[in-house]
Amino acid sequence: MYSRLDVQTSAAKSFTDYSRWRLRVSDSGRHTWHYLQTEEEAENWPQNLVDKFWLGLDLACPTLPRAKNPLEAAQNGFAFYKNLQSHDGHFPGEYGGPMFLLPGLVIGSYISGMEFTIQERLEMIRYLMNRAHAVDGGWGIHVEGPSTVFGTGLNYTALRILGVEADHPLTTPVLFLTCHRWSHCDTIMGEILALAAQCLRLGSIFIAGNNPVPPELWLLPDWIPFHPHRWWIHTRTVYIPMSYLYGVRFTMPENELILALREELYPENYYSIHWPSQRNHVAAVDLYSPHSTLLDMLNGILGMYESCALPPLRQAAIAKAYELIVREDENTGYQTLGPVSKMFNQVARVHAEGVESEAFRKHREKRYDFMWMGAEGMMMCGTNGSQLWDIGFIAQALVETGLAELPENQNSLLKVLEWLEDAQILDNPKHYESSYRHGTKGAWGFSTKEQGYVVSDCTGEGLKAVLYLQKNLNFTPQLVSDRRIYDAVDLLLTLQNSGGGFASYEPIRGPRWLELLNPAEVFGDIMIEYNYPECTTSVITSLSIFRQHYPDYRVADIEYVTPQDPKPPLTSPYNRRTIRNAIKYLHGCQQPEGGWVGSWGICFTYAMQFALESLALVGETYGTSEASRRACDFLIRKQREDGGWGESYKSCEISQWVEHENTQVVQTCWAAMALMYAKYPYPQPLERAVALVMARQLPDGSWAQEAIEGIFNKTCAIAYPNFKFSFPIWMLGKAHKYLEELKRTHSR
Ligand code: LAN
Repeated sequence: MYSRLDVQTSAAKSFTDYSRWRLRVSDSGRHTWHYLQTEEEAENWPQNLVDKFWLGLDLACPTLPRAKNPLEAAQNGFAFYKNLQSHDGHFPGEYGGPMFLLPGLVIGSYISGMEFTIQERLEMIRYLMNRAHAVDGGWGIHVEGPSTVFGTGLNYTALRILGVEADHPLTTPVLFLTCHRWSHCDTIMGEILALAAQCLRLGSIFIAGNNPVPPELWLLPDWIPFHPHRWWIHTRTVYIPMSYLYGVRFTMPENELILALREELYPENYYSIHWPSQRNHVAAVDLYSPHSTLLDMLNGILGMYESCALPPLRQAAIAKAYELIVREDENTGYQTLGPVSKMFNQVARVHAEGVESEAFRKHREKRYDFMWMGAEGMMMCGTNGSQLWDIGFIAQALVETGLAELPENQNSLLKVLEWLEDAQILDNPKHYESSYRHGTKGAWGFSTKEQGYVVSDCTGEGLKAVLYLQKNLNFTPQLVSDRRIYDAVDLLLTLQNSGGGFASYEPIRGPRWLELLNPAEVFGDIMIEYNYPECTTSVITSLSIFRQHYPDYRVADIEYVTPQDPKPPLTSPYNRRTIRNAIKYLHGCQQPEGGWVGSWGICFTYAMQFALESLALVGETYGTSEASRRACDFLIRKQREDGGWGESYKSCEISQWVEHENTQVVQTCWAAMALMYAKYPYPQPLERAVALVMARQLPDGSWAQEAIEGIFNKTCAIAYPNFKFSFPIWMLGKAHKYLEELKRTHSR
């Protein structure tokens, strides 16, 4: 425990002075929050609207003239949203939702001897208080999910480390915990929990109390089908430091807090627990993907190997894992791929190099990139932000709706282009093949250039945004050269899978059966990459827009020439190889009822706007294609009385539509966009959707935050709060034109 803190019990009270917090935006979109200690500092660095908005303070924006049509509503929307554009051109935002990240930050910092300021500690406590469920005092895997053993065990431990006493009213989750045993979650997440427990010495897991995480897998030859370099990048990037820490049997020395937690967290006497028999015990509430028999058998064998692991082999494996950790840190400016690997890498580096090292200093510095100060307190974000993702959508929305050309918006658009130019990754990673990385030259990643990972759809959306800004507007310079645009296209072409679809960070590297080795009982589909309709669409739409402007570049690779028909007309979209294969993939994954299941947004409405955009690209619309018609009919069946759509994150868990109790503005926009892409011929459903989104617009042009928008790995929801601006603006502007066009054709 840092020092004991006397904290208020009411989460509503603010713990620090909110007028003192500032978001610093530096280095190509980097976000760090700062608490100004003195009146004088605060005067020299005034709070701006971006700070105030994300802190939940009143912006006092004026009431705008009431919109008389959808375009005016879109205009009002951007009149507000422009206030949230940062000086460097991008739109910062909170990226919270998962409830297992803040404990990682706190526990990882604690065991690596890294301090927090008192204000950070207070605000993290406040966040946890605000997020504890009133019914049972626990926390779930994400902010909207029910309490789980995993979420509660981690967050309780975090609170105690942050300085909250065991007799504080907030610590009632212990009651919840006594019904389940948290150390008995055995998942990659459970492994994480168990490893955290082990580092803190809360469970004697190395006496075969949890399943092995051997570093030796890194010594296998690369061609082996289950070599970790074939795993999904997030899984393997977390596995690397975990296997290192497991290999070196890392533990933190016992202290008073650790001894106390042993008492508090376990329903029975900690010292009498028989750990080996608890290995595969998981509370029902946590369980999503039960272990396969194959995995249990393998764990058994690896468990036996642990008792006779050859020391030289183990040493070599530990050395290899450490090498990979260092390379990952260096490739990403010490942020690593994501927040979980970030904290594990930090612990591993500090273990190996100590608190006086350069690695310690750099890890401490980059911890701040994930720490976000929000209206409910301080959280740990899912990545170091969603900078590129947010700017990519709003840029396209503004160009497509014509709002970009309004004189009052032009400056803002120029800034957007400058930011996008700066965000493109110009080279492959420093340690490239040696850290099993895919190339990155020409890429746009999800957040910032420094994080440095290519994501297929982020490169697709980034490329589209640049093409829209540079080619469709007459007031923008060409900041991104043709060569750099070709680099992006070259990279995208390396990412297609043989089935025609696109995955997230890399082409699929491992066999499907590897999923049988998924150790994470709380997540689904995490062992390898998969094709996603969303990623596939972003890539093929961007390639197709690219082709309109650069018809001669790599024609043979983008176009399809069959041996039987060596000279098909180049204008036929079906002849585009990449696109054609992708469409085939999309047809293959449409559900019989007509929908597509979303993997990164909730859920059908999200995936369907992408899928129907793709189909439209090859001329498949409501009037011409059975697939498109089936999809539109599915959406129309789901439209609610009030004109909107609303589905729960639970849709993603079961791949079946689950209604949300409330209609959601963002999902209504996705559904309406999907219908427009499909050229749905009847205006009424769209008019009703538009009316709902306009009715929910607030007098200052903004929209209120509704349910969480995103998802990953089937079960964990994640927030995209900027979507409530970009998609309504886009949908309303698009619907304005679309409905007018429909009227014109009907009156002809
Ligand atoms: C993200 C966020 C963005 C998302 C899209 C670009 C939307 C998607 O189309 C492709 C996949 C990607 C890049 C994605 C992958 C998984 C991430 C990185 C996340 C959902 C954000 C957080 C999540 C990561 C796995 C969380 C860390 C947790 C672990 C258990 C390792």
